[in-house]
Amino acid sequence: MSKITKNEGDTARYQEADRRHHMHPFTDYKQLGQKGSRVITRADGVYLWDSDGHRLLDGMAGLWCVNVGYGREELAKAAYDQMLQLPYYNTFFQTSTPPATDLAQLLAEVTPAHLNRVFFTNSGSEANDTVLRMVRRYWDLQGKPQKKTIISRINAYHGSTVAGASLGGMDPMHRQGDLPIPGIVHIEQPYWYANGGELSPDEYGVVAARRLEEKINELGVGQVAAFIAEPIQGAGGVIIPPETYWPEIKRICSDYDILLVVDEVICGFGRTGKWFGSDYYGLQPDLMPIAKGLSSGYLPIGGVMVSDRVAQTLIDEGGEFFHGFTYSGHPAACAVAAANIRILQNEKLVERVQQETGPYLQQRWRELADHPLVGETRGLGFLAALELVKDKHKRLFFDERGKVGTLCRDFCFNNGLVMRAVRDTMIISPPLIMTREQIDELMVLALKCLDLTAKELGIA
Ligand code: PXG
Repeated sequence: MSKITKNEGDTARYQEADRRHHMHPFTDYKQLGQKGSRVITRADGVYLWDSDGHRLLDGMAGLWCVNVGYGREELAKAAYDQMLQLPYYNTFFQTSTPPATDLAQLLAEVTPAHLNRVFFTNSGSEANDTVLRMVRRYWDLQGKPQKKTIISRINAYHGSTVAGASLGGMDPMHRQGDLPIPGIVHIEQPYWYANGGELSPDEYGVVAARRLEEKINELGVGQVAAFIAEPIQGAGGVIIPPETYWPEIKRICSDYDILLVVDEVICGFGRTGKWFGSDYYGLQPDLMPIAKGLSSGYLPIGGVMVSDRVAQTLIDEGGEFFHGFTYSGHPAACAVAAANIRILQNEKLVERVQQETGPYLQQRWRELADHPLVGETRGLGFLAALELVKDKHKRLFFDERGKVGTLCRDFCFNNGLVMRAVRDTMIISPPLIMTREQIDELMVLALKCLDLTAKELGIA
């Protein structure tokens, strides 16, 4: 367990260097320069410490990724040993390495049965860039090159590269850099609380799924290559689809012969209480991007699980696939990912989330529904969200979306809890090792911060 504290106390120095030299992702630079960044110096289990020595309960598992928790010596050792043995070799041009091969085999075992091959990347974004190229290559090889368009959803997050951000459905991202690129279109997301109106969730689930069918018919079925979606939208606000949604989507993909791409970057590796969101919803993805929980964030690694159907075409008909990254199948990252999967298996963390701690978290989380600010509580496994609203009875959002969420998030940070705000939706995605006692602690902090937010707004 890491107890290194030597960085604490150097906050001003880090903030100054950061301001001068570091351009952060998804950050308003002027604002950060005025405020100064929060510097995280160490972590253990489900806790983080900042450079002033404050402890934070990490309700977000880093960025939805540290599934096995911080401070795992086995993972550090796996990287250390591998770096001494073979720190780098590539997997291009018909070479391989033991860690890449072993991890590929392990992934074939833990993912759904028809997914038996992986293409390695270094991130979820690269995985989705790979998806775009594989989908189009597949239809080319099938003799249907006009099947090019990929249908995605509003508020989806599929990464930050040009293809990733285009596949994603985030307007503010599209406005920066003339995205999406051609051949990517977006339909409504199954967000009952915001869009369902008077329909029941089940009625609305079918309506939202049929947006896909409508879009296919509008574009012409001969033009449509694939539909891509997260099982549960993460960065879009933990949007849990009504039970009727996925069965209808499955029907449509099959009726119109379009590939189903299920982005498991967040839902994968136990987050829903199943190994994959696809297991939870009974999906059979043709391609399945993975990252984050694959290595619990200890080293960067991602990949695309490729179904037998797609793989066979690429193998039999494809010749060379001109795609790959210097670090595809990086030995140290693969060794760490394999050790991480072994931890999930040996400690039965997925089963624990499904049977014990997940239901407990969800039960406690539902208690927040009584709070005057909370319009809806929802969640599954170790994912949960709260809708903060102006009027919970009328299902009315705040006029200036995002302000109250940011206020609440800042109260959380300042009171020892990392909880993320998406607009005015508060979100948690804790490490899968979180215990009942730590869930209780999270609840106390969350409630306190909701109260502070309500007080600041003059409510209750
Ligand atoms: N797909 C999904 C579903 C994701 O959530 C990516 C792809 C891209 O992965 P990389 O490894 O390229 O970041 C993601 C990433 C947030 C937040 O604020 C979410 C992500 C990344 C950063 C911030 O919620 N998700």
